[in-house]
Amino acid sequence: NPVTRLADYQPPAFLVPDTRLDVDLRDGETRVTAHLKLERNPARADRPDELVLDGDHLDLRSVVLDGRELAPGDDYRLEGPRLIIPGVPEAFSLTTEVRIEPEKNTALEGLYRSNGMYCTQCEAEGFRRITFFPDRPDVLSRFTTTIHADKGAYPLLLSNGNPVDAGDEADGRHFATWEDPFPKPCYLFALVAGDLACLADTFTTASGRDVALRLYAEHRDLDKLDHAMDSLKRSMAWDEKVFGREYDLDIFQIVAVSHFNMGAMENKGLNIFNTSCVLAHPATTTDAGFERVESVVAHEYFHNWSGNRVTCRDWFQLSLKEGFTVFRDQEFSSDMNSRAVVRVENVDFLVNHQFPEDQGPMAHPVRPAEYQKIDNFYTLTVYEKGAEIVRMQSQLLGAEDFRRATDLYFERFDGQAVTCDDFVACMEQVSGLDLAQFKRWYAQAGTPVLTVEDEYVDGEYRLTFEQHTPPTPGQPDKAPLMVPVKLALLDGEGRALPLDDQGRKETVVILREARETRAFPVPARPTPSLLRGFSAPVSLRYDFDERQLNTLLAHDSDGFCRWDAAQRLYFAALARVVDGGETPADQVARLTPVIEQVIARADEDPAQAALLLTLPTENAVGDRHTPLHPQRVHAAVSGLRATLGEALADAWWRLAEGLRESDYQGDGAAMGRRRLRQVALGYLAAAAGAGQVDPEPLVAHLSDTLAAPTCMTEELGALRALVHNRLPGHDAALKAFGERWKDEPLVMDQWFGVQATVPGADTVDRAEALLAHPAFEWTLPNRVRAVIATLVNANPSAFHAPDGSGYRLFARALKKLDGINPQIAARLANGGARLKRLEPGLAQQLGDALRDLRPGASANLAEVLDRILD
Ligand code: DPP
Ligand code: ZN
Repeated sequence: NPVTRLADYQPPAFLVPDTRLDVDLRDGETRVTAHLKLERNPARADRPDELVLDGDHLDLRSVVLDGRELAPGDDYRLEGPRLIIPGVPEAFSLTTEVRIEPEKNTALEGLYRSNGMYCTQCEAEGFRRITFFPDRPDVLSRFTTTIHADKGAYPLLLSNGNPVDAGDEADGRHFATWEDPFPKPCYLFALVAGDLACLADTFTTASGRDVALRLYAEHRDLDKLDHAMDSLKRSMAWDEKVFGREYDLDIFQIVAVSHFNMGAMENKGLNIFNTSCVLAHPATTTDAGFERVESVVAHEYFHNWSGNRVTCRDWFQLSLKEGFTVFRDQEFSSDMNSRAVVRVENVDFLVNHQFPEDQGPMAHPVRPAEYQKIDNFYTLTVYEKGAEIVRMQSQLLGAEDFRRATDLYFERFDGQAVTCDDFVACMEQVSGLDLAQFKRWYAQAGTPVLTVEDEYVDGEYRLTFEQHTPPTPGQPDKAPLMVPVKLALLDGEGRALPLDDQGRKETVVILREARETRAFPVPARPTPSLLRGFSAPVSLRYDFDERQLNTLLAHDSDGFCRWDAAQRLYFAALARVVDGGETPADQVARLTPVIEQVIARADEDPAQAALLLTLPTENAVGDRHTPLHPQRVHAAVSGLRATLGEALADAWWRLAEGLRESDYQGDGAAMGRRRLRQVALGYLAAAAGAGQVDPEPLVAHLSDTLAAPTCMTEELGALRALVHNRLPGHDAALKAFGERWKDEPLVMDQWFGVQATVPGADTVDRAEALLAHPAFEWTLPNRVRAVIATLVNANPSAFHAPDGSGYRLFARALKKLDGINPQIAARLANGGARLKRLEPGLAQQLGDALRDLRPGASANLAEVLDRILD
């Protein structure tokens, strides 16, 4: 496959100041006519006079240049998927007509059908499946779009910008014209035609303009749009207040679509969302689902400035908009909810998902230097690590300067396509800081390891920091990074000690060298509270003893450090079981005082207590043991959970009963209580499932919940507890749940997902049966993710079944999906990324299964397979 390199970037040869699209939707015969105004780009000194337009899966019918119809062969040629017209003038108009087949488009890129509606997804390179165009983010054009369709089947016709015209046409058809006054790259183009229900509202901007808000979904889902609308209005107000960004069109629309590759898409004025990221109702959506809707609605809305008004020069700069926008949505969620809890959730996600990516075969810099398919780089590294890089800059500058710098960025680059360097330059200009070394964060892949050693001598506490970033594919040697380490020092009672003459109790050490020492005059050897707030995305190595960890967990004012201390205690206990020959029962005496202490304070913040009481996942534990023996890890984690469930059964019961609600409440405090209750039930169910306590009272309790649940969090939690622990009645409960929710696809995704995550190798057979279930659809990404991605990524004891059956299912699924939707296949293939860490027997089987896929794989899938296998 051809490789695209950042180093080869050239400005576009031609600009397209104006684009008029005419889309005639007819089942089986959709016609797209594009009228483009083109002109030579003065920034290209070499003045190429050949026009090259991207296209893909297009049936070209005619090409007209300045009113003259061109002849194929003589006047233009098709080279692979591209349209090439030699000898074009300085400025000209070009009209092309193509036929496309949205009905057959299962890749879900470009224009396609989903449940009877037409919709689009153009980022990153889907627009070329709609018409011939310079499909790159640095070509910004003013779009006017006219859609024609059957009025009965598609009463609603939407595109970007403002509606300017509409009317009836012959044969029961009609049209609508939309005009977007803001020049935009074609990846932000969108079109929707369908019969949809609408929730309407208004937002008045800070400067007093009324913006019409319209949320669309299938009619049956109209009652599930309120939370998204509420989240949208809060996002709009927040962006005005915190970033000074006002909305710019007269209308903002969101459409919910069932078949969608990503979570959502920030098309100008017409966001298109995966139903899973916009629909929410307490009866059908868990609390986690509500949180996700809030953050994704905010994320896509915030893109209107960080992404749309200021966009990316090329796809290597993807994190310019994504890292920054994730940072913005994280800050929004922090302001809407508990900041400490949101921070821990974000760090948990980064550490347990992005770190493994950064330490495996797919490791790449936040600004990659090359790719085969850009679709494969919509990654946790670009998004989540990218957000941490923006967060570090916001911390280095301080709130006020950071705001001045983002103001400068938006003002200076409004309407332009720019780079990560441009962003950092604004940070530097406002603050006077030199961020040249800091920029290595964008260029170097891998998780830096920060090793800290300490000594206490003559009234001085010395911390020595050593940073090292391990080699990653294509990057053997790394230079030291600029690493901000926020820290405090706690005395024997857990109180923070003054660190300087002004009595400050927290400081930020900014590391620049491979090895540096800092000294603090304190009266006695303290407990270090390091990397507070997770001030840099590094893997911290410090040899905490158990007493120090207990001190941090009990007394630290920093939410991250408390959670990290709990995690370290759990990891240490699990390591003693996995590698040390100890049993889960051996850990009880050491862990129960810690857990009891967290439970005793749980009232203060139930959501935080839930986080503190949650054991690391099997993947997280497995990533700390080489070679990886997934079954051994599974036995340790599930054994510890069951044993703690038994040892603390009374405490878990008190929590489970005490937190049980009689009526549903939707506020954050109630969500926190439900979360903690689920953790308690999870421990009890593990103990019951392992036969360590009598299952009867718990089964009765869970059955009660299932008979009259207050909300989906409770209902699904009870189902999961029964099914995952194979408690009496689990089959009947599954059947009843499946029957009750058979007409709610998002709930059925959960039903599939619960079954695909039952621990144990026999779940592979169960997953095979799910794939044959009448409600399973290979063309529906949410369903594919619910069964296959959860099995592969969240059920190690099944995926790594000793007989290799999980791998064979995985390979068959990849092959099948690759023919349907290569983006989804490639994303799923990342589930094989732990291959080289597996014990040799499993590694051999997984490698064999994946190697068989290479012949005939799509470009998307081939790139991931190559990385994993080579
Ligand atoms: N829709 C994806 C996102 O918002 C890609 N832009 O992150
Ligand atoms: Zn985004």
